[in-house]
Amino acid sequence: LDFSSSPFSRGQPRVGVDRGPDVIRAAGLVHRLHEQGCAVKDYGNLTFEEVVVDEPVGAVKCVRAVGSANQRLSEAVQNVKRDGHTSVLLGGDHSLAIGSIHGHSAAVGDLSVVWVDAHADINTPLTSPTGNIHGQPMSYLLHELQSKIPVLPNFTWIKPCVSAKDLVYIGLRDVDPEEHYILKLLGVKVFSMSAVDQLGVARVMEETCDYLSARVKKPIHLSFDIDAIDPSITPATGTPVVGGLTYREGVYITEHLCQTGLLSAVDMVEVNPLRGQTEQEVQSTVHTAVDLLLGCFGRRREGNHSSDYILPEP
Ligand SMILES: [Mn+2]
Repeated sequence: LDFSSSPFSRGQPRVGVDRGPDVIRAAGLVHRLHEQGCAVKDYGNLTFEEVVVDEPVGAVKCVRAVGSANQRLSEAVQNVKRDGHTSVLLGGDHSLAIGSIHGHSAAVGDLSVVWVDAHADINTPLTSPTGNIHGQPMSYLLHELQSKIPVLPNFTWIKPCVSAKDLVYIGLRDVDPEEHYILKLLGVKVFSMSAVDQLGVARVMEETCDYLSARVKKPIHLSFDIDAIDPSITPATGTPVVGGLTYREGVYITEHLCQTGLLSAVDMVEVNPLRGQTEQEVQSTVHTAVDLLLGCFGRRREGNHSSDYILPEP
């Protein structure tokens, strides 16, 4: 599997989320993936050209910077996928899902998207209450919303590439009224925190995979916002919301998706070390992000061993 990481923060207003990739690396992610038998290539941090003049377009902030960073990211993800590898994006803020999912789809065709998040991130530029693009990425990617998206500078390269029927949300608990309308209008499959409470995470994952593979099995893109996990465990993030997934529920989601054999790209976003009140809060957030990624790539809590292990004889 191959990393692209994008120390990019212009999809939202808080400083620090661009430091997410480096703290996840510093926690030993690449070494630990090697240890569990994964061949890993780290492409290092993508660098983005500085956009000097980036006045809001309507209410939408940093449009040009977000557009050009995602175009670059899309090309990087396309290269990883065309080489036949699994793509891992370390963010950065969730606006990066635009380039990550676009690039993934451009290389492999139709995708299933599993979006694990406290928020739906499906505001259009015209419904967004904040103008921050990290609350909007899904709206640019869905075929069904194409007619609702105005022309924006540095966004013209984006082609919608996901159908509403191929998208599943897990963990939602802070959805704007406009977003709730869109989710109902398009009939998007949503497992909110209420559904997780009602069904349990095992049934949620079973139903997620049944739903996504009912017609044809497509490669899965997992876009994991660390704010899906409860802020008692992952407080170092920009928009924490109480009442989230437990550590165990989060890890279960990754273990289950790994076992489908269809996981083709993963985003891990919104880890912001400057939002932790203490070093312990930062470490808890970062270690959870690492464990979620290890779960995506074969780590099982029952234990693992390599297939060629030979028990030593005296
Ligand atoms: Mn998000």
